[in-house]
Amino acid sequence: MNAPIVDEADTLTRRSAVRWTQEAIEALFATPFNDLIHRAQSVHREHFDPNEVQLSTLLSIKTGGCPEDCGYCPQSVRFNTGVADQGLMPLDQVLAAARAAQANGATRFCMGAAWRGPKQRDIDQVATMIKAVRDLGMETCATLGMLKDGQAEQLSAAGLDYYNHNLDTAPDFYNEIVHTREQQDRLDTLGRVRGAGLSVCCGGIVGMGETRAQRAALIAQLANLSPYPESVPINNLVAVPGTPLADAAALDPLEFVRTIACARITMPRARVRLSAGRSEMSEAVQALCFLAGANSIFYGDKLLTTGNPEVERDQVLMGKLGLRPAAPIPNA
Ligand code: SAM
Ligand code: DTB
Ligand code: SF4
Repeated sequence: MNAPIVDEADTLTRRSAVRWTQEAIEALFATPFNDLIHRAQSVHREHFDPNEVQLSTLLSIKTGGCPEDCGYCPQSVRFNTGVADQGLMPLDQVLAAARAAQANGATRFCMGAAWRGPKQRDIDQVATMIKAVRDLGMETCATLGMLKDGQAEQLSAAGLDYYNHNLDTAPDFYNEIVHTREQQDRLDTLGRVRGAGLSVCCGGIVGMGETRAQRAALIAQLANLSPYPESVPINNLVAVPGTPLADAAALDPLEFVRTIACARITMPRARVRLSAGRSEMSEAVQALCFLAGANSIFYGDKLLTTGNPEVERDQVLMGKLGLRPAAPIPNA
């Protein structure tokens, strides 16, 4: 019934050998639900306080007008989604948003920009934002698109802790969703991020019409990164009118929970983040996701351009479940 046990020594030394085959993860997906969740929760308890959740707040520092054509994204210039293009946000507004997020209990602040990749001038301006946010005592994360040689080092020097760059979907499905770049470009950026010593935040989206085997392939690709990402955002597609995926059939919520469980089992020490799509999820499904090993959320009334549960609603949910926010990192 069980897929191959994770070799703990392998995890510790973070060897580059394939840790998880797609087939082994497909076998996990096919496990009876109760067995799968029990296993995921057991792995979770070996590595984390099961009643703690890490809170990350997102801010779109540069919105819309992106030249890429990612079929899920409301910010592509190619789709008519009603998202207004906005230039880079001024520093004082970024800082005000970070202070508000911190006051609400968030420990990580993630700045997102709708770029194919940043130019040197963009890096300089974002570096100033990163320094200022870190000086507040928050962990910093940025998601700015593809990076060129040397850019990750500059972001790291400014005090960046995490860089978010998702693989988004299975290698054999990627080209059906995105036509303006290859998934290998994403892997190249992730290599630069690792090379600069930054922590990696990398996950994907489910509910885009992929098969279960393709969901397993995405998880396998993430789990076999060496080392695997410190943060793994699992997004449930927000089907935005005007995007090519506007009419995608919603994923069965229990399949979403299974995806979370597979991420937890295969990446035991990662923060697995319940990401986009939470507004459309019942409290009961979110509770199952926490049981399956999710231990992080995007926290704040907005994601980048779409909605997220209100802070007060999340505080009520955390109260009902007895979940405590993770403490801020002492050396931030
Ligand atoms: N432009 C940068 C990039 O693509 O890496 C950074 C911002 S981009 C919006 C960050 C991530 O948001 C994407 O990789 C994707 O996983 C997620 N995302 C975008 N639109 C989404 C949607 N409608 N539903 C779920 N996730 C979405
Ligand atoms: C991630 O994996 N999900 C976040 C964050 N990383 C940048 C973004 C979700 C965006 C959802 C669509 C929107 O709000 O525009
Ligand atoms: Fe641009 Fe990122 Fe949206 Fe793709 S996901 S269209 S790169 S903002």
